[in-house]
Amino acid sequence: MKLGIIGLSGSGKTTIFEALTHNYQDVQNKTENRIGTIQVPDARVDRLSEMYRPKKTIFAQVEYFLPAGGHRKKEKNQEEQAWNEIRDCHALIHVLRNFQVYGFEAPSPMEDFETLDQEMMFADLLSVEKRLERIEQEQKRGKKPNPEEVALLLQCKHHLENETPLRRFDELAGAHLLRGYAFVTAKPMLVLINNTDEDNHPPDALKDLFQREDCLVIRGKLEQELGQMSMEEAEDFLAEFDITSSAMDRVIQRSYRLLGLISFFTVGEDEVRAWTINSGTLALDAAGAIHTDIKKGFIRAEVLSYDDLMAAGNYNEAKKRGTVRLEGKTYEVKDGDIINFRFNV
Ligand SMILES: Nc1nc2c(ncn2[C@@H]2O[C@H](COP(=O)(O)OP(=O)(O)OP(=O)(O)O)[C@@H](O)[C@H]2O)c(=O)[nH]1
Ligand SMILES: [Mg+2]
Repeated sequence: MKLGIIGLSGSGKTTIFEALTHNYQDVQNKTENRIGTIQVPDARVDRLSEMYRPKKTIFAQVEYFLPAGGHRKKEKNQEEQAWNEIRDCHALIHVLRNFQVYGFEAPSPMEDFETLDQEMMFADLLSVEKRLERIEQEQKRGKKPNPEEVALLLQCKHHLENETPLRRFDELAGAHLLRGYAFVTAKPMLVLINNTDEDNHPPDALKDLFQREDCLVIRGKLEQELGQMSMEEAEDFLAEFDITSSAMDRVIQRSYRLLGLISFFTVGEDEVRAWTINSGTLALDAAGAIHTDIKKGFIRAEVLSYDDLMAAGNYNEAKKRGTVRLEGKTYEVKDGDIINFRFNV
């Protein structure tokens, strides 16, 4: 699952990408896409690993993608193709500059947000119109259109013309028939307000934005520097700036949720592992996420919630307390379930 980092030129995309992925480049090469896979910090996995002392501990992962063409200036560049590089991303991170930098105008994060969001809506509108035109032409040649698809496209057109991004409409954004279009405004989005080092409060001017969008205030430069330090240096640094932990951990956790992902765990002496599934996944498909054989030979899922395990102190005690349940194929797996699949091959 991939998150694309977008934002106007100089907003801090590269800085944040590096802070997230710890993948640094001395000389920025803006003609190359950059991608980084990183672990999703999860205190539950840490705790389970302490409990089981396994040979291996495996965290969930997400990918961040920094498109080469991302360094767009403020002038409008509304073509559809301009957005093609992020079409296969599952969600977006929109970086807003809220710091002063030499050679740039005073920060105007709200305006910047609108600039890029409108550009994205325009790109989607172009795709919708093109498709509708083609359907009309095909109809003239005797091909029957899919009325459901046309209805959905018309709804999209209406919203986009009213300058409302498609991510506001869950059903439309998730519609199966529209999936192929990969509309950019239909993707879930996290807005990162990139503040100065001194300040980590949301600016007043962004109050509205905070209500409308999923927002987080960060200090990109500080985080990037933090990421390059040794443990001890980092501790001093955190104390100096009066922060308890890297905000990047929160960004990563929010990213994971933004993608609609949850984790279930498998535990044992060999391995403690977080498995990634979409929220709403049933036990049978969760089994398939581990191995097709486990899905094929599925008998039962032995399920214990992380919280119940912690309350009991260990697995056997949880069993005695009756909190270990046997669930069937259609059980909906919850975030934090510890599962032992019973299967035969
Ligand atoms: N003060 C301050 N400066 C920052 C912060 N984040 C980034 N910068 C600086 O702002 C400048 C632009 O940051 P980049 O990360 O290169 O921005 P970008 O979005 O990748 O820019 P383009 O690649 O041109 O699109 C750099 O000089 C950074 O050091 C921040 O949180 N605070
Ligand atoms: Mg850059």
